[in-house]
Amino acid sequence: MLERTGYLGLGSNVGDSEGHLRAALALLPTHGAQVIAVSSTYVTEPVGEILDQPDFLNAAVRIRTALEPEELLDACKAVEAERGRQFDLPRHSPRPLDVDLLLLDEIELVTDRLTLPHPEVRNRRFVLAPLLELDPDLTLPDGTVLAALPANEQRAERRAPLA
Ligand code: PH2
Ligand code: MG
Ligand code: MG
Repeated sequence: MLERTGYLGLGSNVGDSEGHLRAALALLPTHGAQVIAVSSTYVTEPVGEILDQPDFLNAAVRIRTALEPEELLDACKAVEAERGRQFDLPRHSPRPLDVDLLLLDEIELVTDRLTLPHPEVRNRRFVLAPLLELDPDLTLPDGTVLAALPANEQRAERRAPLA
């Protein structure tokens, strides 16, 4: 069975955010994604189309999985749904749990549901900071060295590890 290494971004800004992120660690293996490393959490300022919303708690995890890319996306959505995420809200609305598929081995892919690597990886500090904590030498499939990307000014305050 082909297994791949992937990275997922976790985010929450509704309810017990740390509880939602911890729950994600427990739920992911029940959907076929084994969690093998967990970053610290980061309190980060909201980025995107809705800026007037609470700060996020973000983290990243390294996984091993035999799931195909869109199956892994479905697993992420199932975990979000189990934590009460509503899917009929405007883009970038506050959410109890967001699980984003960031990287899966060296796969580059664009479908209507999924882009790999995730477009946010290059320029969002709330994604880059926890990813670089998990692997300071991480590169994208096109050879981009994540640690060499220009730091942006977005606020991301490191907190305690989740696991
Ligand atoms: N997620 C978004 C939009 N904006 N901002 C921060 N700081 N963290 C997030 O996880 C985040 C966001 C959409 O998924
Ligand atoms: Mg997201
Ligand atoms: Mg998402």
